[in-house]
Amino acid sequence: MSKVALITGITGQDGAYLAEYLIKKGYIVHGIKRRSSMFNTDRIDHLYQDPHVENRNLILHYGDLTDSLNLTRIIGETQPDEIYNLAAMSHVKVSFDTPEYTANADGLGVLRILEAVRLLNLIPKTRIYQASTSELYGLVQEVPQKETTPFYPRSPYAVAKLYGYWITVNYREAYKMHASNGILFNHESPLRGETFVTRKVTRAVSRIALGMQEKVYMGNLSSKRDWGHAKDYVRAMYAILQQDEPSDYVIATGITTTIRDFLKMAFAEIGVEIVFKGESVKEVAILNYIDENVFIKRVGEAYLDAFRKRIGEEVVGVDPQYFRPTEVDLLIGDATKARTRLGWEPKYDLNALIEDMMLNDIKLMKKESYLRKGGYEILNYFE
Ligand code: NAP
Ligand code: F7E
Repeated sequence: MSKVALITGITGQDGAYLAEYLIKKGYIVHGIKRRSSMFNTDRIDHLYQDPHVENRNLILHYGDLTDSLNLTRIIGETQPDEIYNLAAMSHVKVSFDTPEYTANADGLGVLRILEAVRLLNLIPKTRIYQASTSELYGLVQEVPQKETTPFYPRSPYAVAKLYGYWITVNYREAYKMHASNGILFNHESPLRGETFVTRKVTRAVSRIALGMQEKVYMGNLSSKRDWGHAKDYVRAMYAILQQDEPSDYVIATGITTTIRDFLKMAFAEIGVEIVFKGESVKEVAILNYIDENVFIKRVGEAYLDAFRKRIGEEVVGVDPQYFRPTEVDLLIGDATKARTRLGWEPKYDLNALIEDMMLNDIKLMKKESYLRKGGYEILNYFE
């Protein structure tokens, strides 16, 4: 008999990688997706199976973390062996604009799932993974951060996730549930949402190289993050639920990098050196040097002449609209517990992650540019 997993947030970055990983392991995967006025399943379209196919291993259900009745019905109908609660309003800056909704989905949403499992008498069967976050450490009380480091959340997102963390621990202790928190540090990929900093950068660098954009405006360039690859991190989620005993685990690479250095590394990936000058909101990065062989290999010879003319020009600026009312300045995790108990190790380092994201975005932006030009020509033709 195949094991059954239920993934909330299956249309997101982690949901897509986890669904693929579990299907390869022979699971039947049920996923909860929100109703949207446009298709929102791009990340899992390669896994999608028509409802008329027999013995499907991916089945989608409409639902929402703010709707208890719907969650209880889906959990009752699917009787999952494992629930991965990945759904959340996951953007820290946006949580300052939508704090009440964020608390409802990211905080109370966790309670709704735990309570549904309890009321449906599924405690002996169903294991639960809660997507907790390094944002819980916020104004960090210890460096590096590990499972015992005290929390100090710094955004409505992090405060909502704090509730999610503790209600998971409470249900584990009160009702002997197999419920665990993965305290995951930032993890990125070609599937990362376009408004998170890494993807914003890899998209912008690709567009600048292709002549589709002059410059990118950023927020706080000095904050530091411990970035890993989402593919590595979904392996950890699975491993956490395979343990005999539930527990909470930090998942991180142990290396931290500034946003400024991430920008330098993304440009370096296409053979371009940028130099930062100025301070605070006046800080800019200038295009300083091109290694033409690398540029040709990564971007293409056709784009070199135009790009060469841009040497000495600004390609990065700062716009305070991206600053946060309270910032998390430094995150660096100590994943010793995951390494020793789960045998978990990341396969990607930051260079390999950036290479993966840049190769993807250059390809994607070339396609976008091509379609845009094609569309323009067709429009002209009809005029
Ligand atoms: P993501 O790409 O933003 O995906 C979030 C998913 O949640 C999407 O499928 C989204 O649906 C869904 N969702 C949002 N609100 C919902 C609601 N009210 N009801 C049902 N579904 C809802 O996030 P991710 O990067 O994959 O992260 C997965 C989880 O890990 C999140 O809980 C996040 O907070 C947490 N986390 C992420 C990181 C990280 O660095 N990526 C680190 C630590 C923890 P739509 O596609 O319709 O928007
Ligand atoms: O910001 C700075 C920004 O939005 C990282 C979520 O997945 O990871 C993520 O939260 C840093 C911050 O991620 C821009 O101020 C500078 O210091 O990519 P981010 P995040 O806030 O760390 C955690 C672990 C989660 O749990 C969350 O769900 O980059 N930054 N300039 C910028 N950030 C953005 N987004 N855009 C900028 O232009």
